[in-house]
Amino acid sequence: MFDVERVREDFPILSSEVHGRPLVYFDNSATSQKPRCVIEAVTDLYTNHNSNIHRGVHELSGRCSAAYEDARSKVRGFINAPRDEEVIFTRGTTESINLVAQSFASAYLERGDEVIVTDMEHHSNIVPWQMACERSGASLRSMPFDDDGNLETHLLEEMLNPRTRMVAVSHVSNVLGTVNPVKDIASLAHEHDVPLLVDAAQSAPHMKVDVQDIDCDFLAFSGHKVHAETGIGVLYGKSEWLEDMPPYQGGGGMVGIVKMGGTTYAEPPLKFEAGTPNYVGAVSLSAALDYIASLGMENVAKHEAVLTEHMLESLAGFEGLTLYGNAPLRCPVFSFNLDGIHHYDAGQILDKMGIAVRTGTHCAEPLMDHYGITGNVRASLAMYNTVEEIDILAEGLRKVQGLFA
Ligand code: 7TS
Repeated sequence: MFDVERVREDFPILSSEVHGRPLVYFDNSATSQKPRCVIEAVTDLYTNHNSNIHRGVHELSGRCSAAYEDARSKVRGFINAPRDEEVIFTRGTTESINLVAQSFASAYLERGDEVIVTDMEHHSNIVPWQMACERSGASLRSMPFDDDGNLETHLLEEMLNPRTRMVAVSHVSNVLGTVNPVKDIASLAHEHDVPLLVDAAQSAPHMKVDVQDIDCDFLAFSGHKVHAETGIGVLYGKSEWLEDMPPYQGGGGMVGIVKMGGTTYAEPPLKFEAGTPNYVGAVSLSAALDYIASLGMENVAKHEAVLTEHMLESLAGFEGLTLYGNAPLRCPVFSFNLDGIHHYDAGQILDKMGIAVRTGTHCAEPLMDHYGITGNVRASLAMYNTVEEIDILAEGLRKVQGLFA
């Protein structure tokens, strides 16, 4: 059984107050809060074990190296990757996508080639591809979505052609909450021998993500959105690609033999992990994944489905509220506007009531263009949120409407 009150006790920040009110934290898509076990894992590492990894003969370095590689195995299990070597640690989703966009592009992208993204991407899955296209002379194409927030996947068939080199799609939209049919997209792309990159930044915290089931070629997510530290993230890549792709950055740890006349590279994943890795972040991610496993992702998803239903019912009761996104399969991310009230004003007033929401474009300007808006208010929930907090938001929104009436 999933006992949300017990789960909340694991997250120290959730019992704090903001502006004299109990914190209602609804900005989880930006970053999620950390359970005590993650905070303690980091403290324990610095208190008892700290040393740089992979290069020391001494005890502490050995312990930290082992902890780092354990974390890699844990991530492999979390996303069901076939091999540890297919898991690369990065700074986060953004760096993971930049790694692929730069390394893949320098090996395979040429003038006249095409990369396909979607109109609902976070800027992290647009701009790196724009940069790669600019450098190579390739062009970027984008799959549209309908007003309910469903990708127009039927158009992908026509968009894929012999010049397509990559399809890059978010698993879950950070604005609409839509769960995209990445498995279908993978099989369609593969029929054309095109690889698929999945941006799992917003799915990894909410659902089982299985790279073998999706059959994606690459997958990226961020530690800080799955209750680990900031500055640690993951890139999964199929071995066949990682072995072929050139390194992303050069430096220590990613080499075989270095001579002034030339250098050989380490095998993946180390080939893509130049410099001192964020081994503390990796240990925090390991602790966070253990924590999620202890709750059971299915139980988290069930609890969040109850929250989603309650939030949708609650928002439907508002006159003058436009909800963006109405996909049949969704995560607990809700963005909306109130008639005649700027999203920023609404967000500021809610903040005074202790309710943390995000306002603006959420780094998804093409998505905003689809709806012809400059931004909106977003409430993004996590496993520790409650039905009561949704009611507090509804009460807050009524007050906002009252103030502007
Ligand atoms: N992709 C998606 C779908 C995201 O939602 C985000 C961050 C990123 C990539 C980038 O992740 P990062 O960890 O590398 O920064 N999304 C958000 C958000 O919605 N509000 O703040 C950050």
